[in-house]
Amino acid sequence: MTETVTITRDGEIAIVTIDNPPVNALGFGVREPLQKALETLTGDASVAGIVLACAGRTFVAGADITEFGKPKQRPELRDIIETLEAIRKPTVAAIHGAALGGGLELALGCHFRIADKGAKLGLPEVKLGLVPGAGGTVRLPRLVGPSKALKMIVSGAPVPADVALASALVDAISESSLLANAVAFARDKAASGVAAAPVRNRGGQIIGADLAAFDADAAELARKARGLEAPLACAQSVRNAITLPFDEALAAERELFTKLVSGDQSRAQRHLFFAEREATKVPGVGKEVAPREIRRVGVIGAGTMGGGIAMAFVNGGIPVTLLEMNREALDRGLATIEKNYAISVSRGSLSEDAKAGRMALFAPTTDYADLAECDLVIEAVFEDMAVKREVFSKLDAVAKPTAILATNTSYLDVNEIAASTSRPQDVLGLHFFSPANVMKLLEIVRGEKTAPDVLATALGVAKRIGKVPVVVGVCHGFVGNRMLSARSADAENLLLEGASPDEIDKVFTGFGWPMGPFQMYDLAGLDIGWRNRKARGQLAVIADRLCEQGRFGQKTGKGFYLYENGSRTPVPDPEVTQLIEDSARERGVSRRAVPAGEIIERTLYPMVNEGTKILEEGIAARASDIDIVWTNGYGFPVGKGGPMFWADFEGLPKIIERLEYWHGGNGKDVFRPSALLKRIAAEGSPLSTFVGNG
Ligand code: 3H9
Repeated sequence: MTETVTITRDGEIAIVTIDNPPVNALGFGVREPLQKALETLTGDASVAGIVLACAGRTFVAGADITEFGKPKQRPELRDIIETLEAIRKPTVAAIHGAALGGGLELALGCHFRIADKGAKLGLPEVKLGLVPGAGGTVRLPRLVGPSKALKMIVSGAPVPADVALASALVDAISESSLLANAVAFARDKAASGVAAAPVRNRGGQIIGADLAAFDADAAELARKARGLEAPLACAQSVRNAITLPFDEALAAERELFTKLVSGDQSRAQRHLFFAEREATKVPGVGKEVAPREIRRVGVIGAGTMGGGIAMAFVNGGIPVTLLEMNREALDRGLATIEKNYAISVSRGSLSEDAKAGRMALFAPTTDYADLAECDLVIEAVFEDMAVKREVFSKLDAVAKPTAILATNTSYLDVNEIAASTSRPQDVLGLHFFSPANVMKLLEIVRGEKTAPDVLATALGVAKRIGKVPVVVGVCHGFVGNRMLSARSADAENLLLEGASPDEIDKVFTGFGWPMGPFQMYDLAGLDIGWRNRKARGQLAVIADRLCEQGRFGQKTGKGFYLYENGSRTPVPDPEVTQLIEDSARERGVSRRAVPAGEIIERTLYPMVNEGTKILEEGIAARASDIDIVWTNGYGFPVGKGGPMFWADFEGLPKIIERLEYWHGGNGKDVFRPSALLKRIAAEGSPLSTFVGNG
């Protein structure tokens, strides 16, 4: 076994190298030898300066998350940083790849930081439901100022090296030979004879900080936290760095970290961290499967969905051939894309040059023959099997032999679409979520003939464009929309029995969802569901009546709610209340107050149940995949870890008991507990760690 920490020498400069693949996480196996190395070097008079560097693909990516919740082993990271800060000789962190969380905190314990030009630096603990726990919230503001520190810590988003340099987080950028430059830097500092100040002693940025402005920013962030504790704790901790002496602020940060790390929200968010990585490990698609090369993507359809998909690829630097039926539709689609980029420019998140660069990556066309040069083509046309089959047979005729052909269908049978080509092994579903250039989730739908290298390619390209992929099987609505149907199955009855759309939506937002089901219907447009129901001979009493009155949601200014003067704020509408009351009377349904707990039982419990049926059928490989679908595609609150994780928390026996109760009352299939749910509950094992045997 190679040693995790080694010391080498370049003359009077010592280089301490951490080597703990894959991401140099600071587990006990690193902390112990690192502490020893630093203690040795402190007392070694022949050492004039120290460089702290990492082997492999990155600097330290943080504490070892797998150790959280287990008994602490000393030295802790804060002990190491304390040792580092007490060293009188210049210490320099040489950062390549990413310095994240405890990794950046370690670097903040050094006197100086040099970053490779491609490096990223950040404190992403908030995404794990935590505050940084080794001084990050107390030291970072001393370097970059409270306002920037607050933004970095509450968002958890890392900054690139140039931004880090501009904000004095790093002292220099290395264009090449990071280690040599770091050694030269340390040598210079040692030779200067000027004692370097540890970050704890640098007060310039926080003395006289504008606390009122800080509090205003923090209040704005608190508003967006939607029930999550960590963002608020992060803001509090940065505030402490301004108002309390260094050591007190450090102790307060520690207290917050300790409280959060043992809390339910952090447990949920850590579950999601590992779930996201598990989801990329797909049965039958091992590392030995070589993906195909994707240099150009074709998108058929430049409507809302197609345009968003095309932007997602272009944003990831992949050129797109965008096809529409005629010039007008194409121009309309491109104009919308350009307008979206213009909004980013006006918000300052994109430069004019970058916008021009992105627009230049689009090759618009109305000719299928132009798709011949594409390595992957995604169809995003009207949701109708006959239309899709026609598109795929045309595509089959022009696409190159190695091309991958994908459908963005939300519901239709991918196997049937694949069968309309001569190459079903090259066909799969790539189900994006609207707006496709923003939403992270990508359901990769594996057809019964889809080849492993096609799946490997889809997983790889998803990562390139910053999506979170989950591989799912073929069924109506796949994982997400199928469970969404289960969530909605009893919603109209709740309305008829006495709950208003607003009451139901408030239960959802109180749970942590960004919006409730009725706000969501209004946003998506009620006409889509209406059309689908008509095609399938289904009925939705209230939604159908709203549609008959031309109330299609936000786009018509009226749906389940009223949207006055183009506003997006839903206002409860007495006309809708009347319509619901009339419908209830006609059906002889007596109305009553519906408690919040019942709303949860009749919406979220069937959804969990449907998830277990999806697992039974092998449509999803693991319960945690379902959690990734729901937290990334539908706004299930991350602090509750996704529906399967939440179900464990809620208690499976209770869920089964209530499902059976409601099933007894209404006989709806979505309430009949699945055999798998019953089995897992009987075994007393958790649902969220369930893995199928596919
Ligand atoms: C923290 O630091 C708290 C401190 O403030 C206070 C302490 C007292 N630990 O993502 P990848 C695994 S909290 C353990 O696929 P990439 C990961 O599970 C931490 N394991 O690679 C995966 O395992 P597997 C703050 C970790 O190249 C493998 O490494 N830091 C950790 O796409 C490869 O990961 C963070 O939150 C970890 N810290 O992305 C950063 N990190 O192969 C978390 C990764 O078995 N990490 N693993 O599935 C990341 O954001 C990404 O891993 C990174 C690389 C960007 C570094």
